[in-house]
Parts: sequence; structure tokens; C-alpha cells
Amino acid sequence: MPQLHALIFDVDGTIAETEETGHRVAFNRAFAQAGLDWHWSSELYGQLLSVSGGKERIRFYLNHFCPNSEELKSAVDLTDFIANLHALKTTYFKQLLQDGQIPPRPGILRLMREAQATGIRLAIATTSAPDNAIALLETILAPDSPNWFEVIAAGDIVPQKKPAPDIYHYVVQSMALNPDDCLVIEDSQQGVEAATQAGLKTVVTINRYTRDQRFSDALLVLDHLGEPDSPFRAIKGDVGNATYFDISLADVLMNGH
Ligand code: XBP
Ligand code: MG
Repeated sequence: MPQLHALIFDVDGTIAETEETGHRVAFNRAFAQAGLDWHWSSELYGQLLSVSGGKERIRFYLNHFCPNSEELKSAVDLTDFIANLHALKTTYFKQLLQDGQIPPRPGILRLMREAQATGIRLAIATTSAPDNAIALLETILAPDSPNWFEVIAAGDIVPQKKPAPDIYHYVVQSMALNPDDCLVIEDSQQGVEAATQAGLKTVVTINRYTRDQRFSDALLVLDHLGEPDSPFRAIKGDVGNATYFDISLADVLMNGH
């Protein structure tokens, strides 16, 4: 019978609502600083989120949405241009974190603490750049929180980003885990696809950009993980009498009863 040995957390959208007031704003600040007349509105950003990874997202925008892209492409080395723009964006993102613009989502800290107290191993699997992911953990969880995770798998550490399964394969292999004994916490269809392809079970907490996605492979879909004084809403899956997500609900889910 599967036994919960490890929880693997996505970062963006799962640990914190980073996209709308974090990454999107940081991209726009970087564009302005670089003298570009680009602006990613909330609506456009929703479309661009179909591509995971900041560098990949900039390239996608250039190829599909940017009016003067041909001119730009002939004037610069595109890979360097994107890398520099993305580095600038990372600086702005870290500033936004420092300014306290990005709080953790409900239940995240409680669940991680409970996992630690009960000997459940923890890991991170994110598409974001390692710099961004670590700054986010330090700022919004606790300064020593990167040490809570046995593996922080982030960004270009694997060749292909979500929805490819690479990042989840990487975590499972580095920790010598049996995929049956792990549970992934995600917020997006790309993340669920990546985890599922790696043989992992997922729980989803939706957000404004992902609430209409299908999540057919997720065990459970919630509006958020909930807290004792702030119950979750279950959108898909059987939660019994639970009103917030904890290790005992995770155990029940793992065994399908
Ligand atoms: C998150 C992302 C990230 C951020 C930007 O996906 O797609 O690209 O939007 O981060 P997930 P970087 O939550 O599935 O990991 O700019 O650092 O790439
Ligand atoms: Mg995410």
C-alpha cells in the first residue's frame, strides 16, 4: 500500500500568488528599464502563462505577440537579449518580494511544519529560476526555509520545463523515492501534467489564472489548502469531513479511501 513519504511543492501560484503582482509586474519593470515599449496586461499575461519559464515566455511573446519583433531579432543575439532581460526581471521580482507584495497562500506554512514534525520529506519542483525560488522561500516562509527541503529543483536544472515531467523525475531520482509514496501540490494544468507523467499523484489549489483548467488527473482540487479557521472549498475529490488539508487527509487520499 502506498505510504506518504514526501510532499513535493510547486512554487509559483502554489506557495504564493506570484504571477499577477509579482512576475508580471517584474517583467513590465524590466521592459521599461530596457527601453522596450512592451506591456503585459493581466489579460495578456493569462495567455502568456500557457508557456512556463520566464525566458521561454519572453521568446513566445516575441514570436507571437510582439509587433516589432523582426526588427529586434535582426538587431540582437536573441538568446543573450532574452537572458539579460530575464536577469533584470529577476532583480525586480526579488525587490517585490522584499517589499512584502507576495504573501504565502493559506495552509502552506502549516502543512510544511506538520510534515516536518511527522517525518515527511519535503522538496520543491519549480519552473522558476533558482534565484527567484530561493528568495521567495526565504522571504515569505522563513529565512532558513530553503533548508527544510531536501531538493530544490528549479529552472534550467532540467532540459525541459513543465508540462514535461523532467523536473519531477529529477526530484524523485535525487531523493531515491518511489513515485507511489509522494504527493505533489500544484496550481496549474501544466504542473499536473508534468507530475502525472512522472507517475506522481497531485492535489491542486487553483488561482485566478488556473481556475478554469481541467485537472482531470488531480486527486483533489481545492480553492486553497485551508486553515482551521478558514475552510477550503473542495472543487473535485472526496475530502470527507475535512475542512483544511493536512497530513491525515493526504494519507487518506494516497490510499484511495
Ligand atoms: C512558474 C512559471 C515561472 C514564472 C516566472 O511555473 O512559469 O516561469 O512565471 O519565473 P510553475 P522565471 O509554477 O509551474 O513552476 O521568470 O523565474 O522563469
Ligand atoms: Mg505553479
